[in-house]
Amino acid sequence: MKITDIKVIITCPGRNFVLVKILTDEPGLYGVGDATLNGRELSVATTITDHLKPLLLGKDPDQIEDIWQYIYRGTYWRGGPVLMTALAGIDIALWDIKGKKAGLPVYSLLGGKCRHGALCYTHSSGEDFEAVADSIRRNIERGFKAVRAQVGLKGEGLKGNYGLRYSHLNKSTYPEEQVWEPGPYLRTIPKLFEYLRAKFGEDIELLHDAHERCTPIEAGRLLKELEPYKLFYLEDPLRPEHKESFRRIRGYSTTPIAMGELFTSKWDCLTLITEQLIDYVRCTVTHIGGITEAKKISAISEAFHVKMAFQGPPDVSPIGHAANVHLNLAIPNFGIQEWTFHEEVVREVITGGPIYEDGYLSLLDIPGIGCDINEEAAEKYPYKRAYLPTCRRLDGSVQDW
Ligand code: GCO
Ligand code: MG
Repeated sequence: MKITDIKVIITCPGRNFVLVKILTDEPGLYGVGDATLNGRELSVATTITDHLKPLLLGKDPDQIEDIWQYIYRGTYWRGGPVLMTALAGIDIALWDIKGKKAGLPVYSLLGGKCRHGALCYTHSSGEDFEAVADSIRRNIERGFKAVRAQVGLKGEGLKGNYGLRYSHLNKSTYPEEQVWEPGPYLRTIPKLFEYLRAKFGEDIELLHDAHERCTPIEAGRLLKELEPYKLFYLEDPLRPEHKESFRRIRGYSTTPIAMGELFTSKWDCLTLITEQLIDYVRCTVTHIGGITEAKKISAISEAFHVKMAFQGPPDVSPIGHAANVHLNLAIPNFGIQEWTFHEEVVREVITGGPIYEDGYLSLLDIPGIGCDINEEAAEKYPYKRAYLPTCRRLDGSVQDW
């Protein structure tokens, strides 16, 4: 078998996605992958079309590990979100081809199901505590057993826009700008969870995303003050550059720690895993080189009692979400899956993907990744330049978003 063509489809059904389609010399046999990198879509597309495609034409798509090593090590320049997202898109499409050829779903190739569904959580964000509670109530009604709670920060000079849905397709030249301060944040979040526990009791799992904003001492305080409210985990407390700081924050509290949506390979999280400094690896399958790398990180983590909680935001396409769930069903150390519903228009372009039911995600028993791309529909929604918001402190200085 040979790779005969690699197509990159950039489409914006409500938000931008970069999709990969690898064609083979076997009639009708192709694979689809997700190579979306929010706000950097065109860089990934160029990497695939101009740099990787010429290297892969004529190669055997069955040799996934060799292709992975060839792109990662063989081309000398390695790592970083752009290259690893490009590699992920190709890797997922190759697993799709392997599954279709074998007549087996990808989870079966990964060792087979060890659970019938993946426990998932969704987002409950609101301008104030009542709005967050209303959203949680609605999500409980939809069957969710776990939710991530975020609240806007108001007062103390803040406009209340942090933590809320942003408009990534805003019309201005520059990305939307938000304002954030550590003091109000650290004072508000423990109160939010005190309020939510008083309202909902302990039957619902609650999570919170600190979005890489805290310093070690701030993270330590947050983990400690959140301890009475028994979070499922606190996500991304520190910036990804400061891995050694996890040694400092670990001892403060028994609040479980998840980390990793800015990681781009196993080497980024190795120390955190082997020193048991985190409880959940929260990397993004579509940004760390795909299923091949995610399966290895899961295996390393299993040996150290660390579980997996792959990122699943709306900027991951249904193909990326499907890759998450294939892994979730097959790995022994699955923790939880982030899940967000795409707008209906996305289904016009990408079919298939995980099925949500009563708080769990599952997949149909069909060969490959289980998704397809409607290229005609994709053309109806051309790429629109869009960025994530940025963030500043009240004094005007740059803050991590
Ligand atoms: C999450 C995230 C997202 C990211 C987004 C960046 O936990 O789902 O933090 O909201 O900010 O995926 O592209
Ligand atoms: Mg996050």
